Amino acid sequence: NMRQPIMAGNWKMNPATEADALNLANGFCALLNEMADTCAMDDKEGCTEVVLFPPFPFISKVKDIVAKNGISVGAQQVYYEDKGAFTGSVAASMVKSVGCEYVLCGHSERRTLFSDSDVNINSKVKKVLEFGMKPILCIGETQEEYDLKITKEVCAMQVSKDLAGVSKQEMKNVVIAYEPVWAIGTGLVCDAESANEVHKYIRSVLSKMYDDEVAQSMRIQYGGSVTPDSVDGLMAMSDIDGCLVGGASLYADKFARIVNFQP
Ligand code: G2H
Repeated sequence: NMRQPIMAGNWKMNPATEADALNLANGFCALLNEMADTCAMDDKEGCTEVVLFPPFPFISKVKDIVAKNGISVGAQQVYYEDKGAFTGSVAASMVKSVGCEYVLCGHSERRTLFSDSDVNINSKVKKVLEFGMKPILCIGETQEEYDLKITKEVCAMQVSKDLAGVSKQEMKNVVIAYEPVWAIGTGLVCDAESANEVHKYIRSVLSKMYDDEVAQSMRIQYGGSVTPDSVDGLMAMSDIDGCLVGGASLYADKFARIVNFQP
């Protein structure tokens, strides 16, 4: 397939201090520079795109460190209003102005711990696009939904609600991350073949919502306990175009190996 691989590191609420965050970013870049075949440079033919999602206070300085390696940064979340009395919230314009290229929308932790609904997520996706950034829309079934065997229904519903009103043109800037909630941070990786089936199904939903061109060009990442041991098998799949990595992205060596997956 012609889709450029995209590997993202979602640091979540880690590490504890700015010093630790800059250390992690520096360590990661140093390892990439040592790796002969490293491909984390935009625009290089066949290259893997790499994005880091540090906590808000660290974004600017992490960007300063990683930009020279062709790595971009993003925000883990934004609010959908432009500005005003929304104590504790961060607007799309703000993260854009400090250099974010991507924003995670609808991560399962936002959905479950912070009550992000499909309606809110849809507003956030549209706001991110309005500000010229790229949403990574996270979808996926919970353990309960998995047990009920309604994975496809859940994903189809989330894709249609969360992308409602997003134009075909705008879809060029959207990435989807399929993250089965039961596999997040649990060490249980969804096996590559099953994940690939869901990715194919998501493409069929996009094909109905938009057309085949959108469905085939859309990059769909897998997320949920991805490690150096599981990445190669996942990336060998026809419809898995990258990974959204949490825990393992907090270790420079692990994430450098993931970025340099061996197809
Ligand atoms: C899923 C993933 C990154 P982890 O949330 O978003 O985290 O790799 O720790 O399961």
